[in-house]
Amino acid sequence: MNQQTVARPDVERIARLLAEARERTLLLAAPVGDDDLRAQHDPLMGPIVWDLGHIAAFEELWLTRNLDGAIEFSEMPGLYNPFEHPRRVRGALPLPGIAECVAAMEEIRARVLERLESVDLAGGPPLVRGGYVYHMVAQHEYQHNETILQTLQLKRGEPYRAPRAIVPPPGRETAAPGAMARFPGGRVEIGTADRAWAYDNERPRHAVALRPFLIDILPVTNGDYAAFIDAGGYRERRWWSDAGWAWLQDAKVDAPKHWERSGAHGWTARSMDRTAPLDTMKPVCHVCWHEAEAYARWAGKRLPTEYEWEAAASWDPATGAKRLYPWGDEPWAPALANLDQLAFDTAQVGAYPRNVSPIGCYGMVGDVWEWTATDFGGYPGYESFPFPEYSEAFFGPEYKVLRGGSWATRPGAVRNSFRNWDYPIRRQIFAGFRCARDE
Ligand code: AVJ
Ligand code: FE
Repeated sequence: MNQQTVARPDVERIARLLAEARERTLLLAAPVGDDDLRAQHDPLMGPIVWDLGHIAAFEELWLTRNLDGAIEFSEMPGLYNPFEHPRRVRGALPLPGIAECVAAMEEIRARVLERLESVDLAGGPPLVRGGYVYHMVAQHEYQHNETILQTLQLKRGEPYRAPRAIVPPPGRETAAPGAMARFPGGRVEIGTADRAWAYDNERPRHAVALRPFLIDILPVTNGDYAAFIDAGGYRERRWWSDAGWAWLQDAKVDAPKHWERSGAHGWTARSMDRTAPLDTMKPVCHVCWHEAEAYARWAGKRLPTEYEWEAAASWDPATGAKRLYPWGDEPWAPALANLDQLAFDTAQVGAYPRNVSPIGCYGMVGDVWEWTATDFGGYPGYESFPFPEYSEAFFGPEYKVLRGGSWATRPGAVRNSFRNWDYPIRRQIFAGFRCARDE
């Protein structure tokens, strides 16, 4: 080790963080051939090589150019600017082959590491203080890993040969299907004041008053959801909102995405290259917000608001203490929750007995993102930082908030305060839900 490294453990830590993010990205892409990396597999997703190039372009923008004088997000190179090229047209762009793309990623990374040596992480402006901008870039790479996995689940031709490295533990009986935990209501603090990792949309930390409510102890399982289908849920107008029914007439589906009928009563479900009889103990995945909402109405329940979700995941009503993760403040480890991709599938509910929140909800982080009732917007006092194109550009009633992360989420890109969002018709994301009810 040279002296500079010894004197600057924060630099060393950030270099390792970035290297580890890249190692994972390349691991996910490794089983995929050049043609498949460049193909548009679905109108909803761009080619994977676009994501790779975009990861590097974003890194170059923030960790080289922007450190030497503020620039606009619109200065992102045209090819990899997401606003200039919507996903459905990215397959027609003059994208490089994988070798050329990886070489460009390496060249950018070398300049980033060189620049890192002279960054003032202790002082410096808010962008670099505490390593914020480096954490933002690492999280961006993690998020595009999940995008890549969505693409791979939709892949045409031969299924993606997932490099599975984790076999999750089996589920355990933790609660009866549909059993609910009680949140007593009262004053709860939502969001965070963290400025080292959190996104602008998670701030400011602010108090809200909640009524008492009940919330499912477990996410809705495949078994629960199959009962809704068997009861004619997709045929009965009364369970669906107007927008949900309109979506259903148009989409003409009768089950979650990636389910196939098998025999008279059975189903199979596919996760990457593995198709298996439907596991009734796994959380339902690949349902859109409208399907979640219809199920909840059928069950005599509703979706939780995002405030209720965060309260149930993070708040200890007995002490008024707030947790970073459902299990506490300790960082994720493999025994705590099904995160970090390498299972390439959901786990059965109850498989992680320590993944339990103060009020007794299991599995709020990991396995599937959970749809909430809430439109994506800024908290009271929201300030855009460091650029409006991450969050603010998407505020509005057309997007619904999801919470909790999925098996495909890297641990650095989720926490109790983390807010994801998507259109209420989207099913390619790794999303399920749990229900709530007024007391
Ligand atoms: C937070 C997952 C909705 O993929 O659109 C990646 C994350 N933002 N690059 C998305 C993101 C910019 C974002 N989501
Ligand atoms: Fe991006």
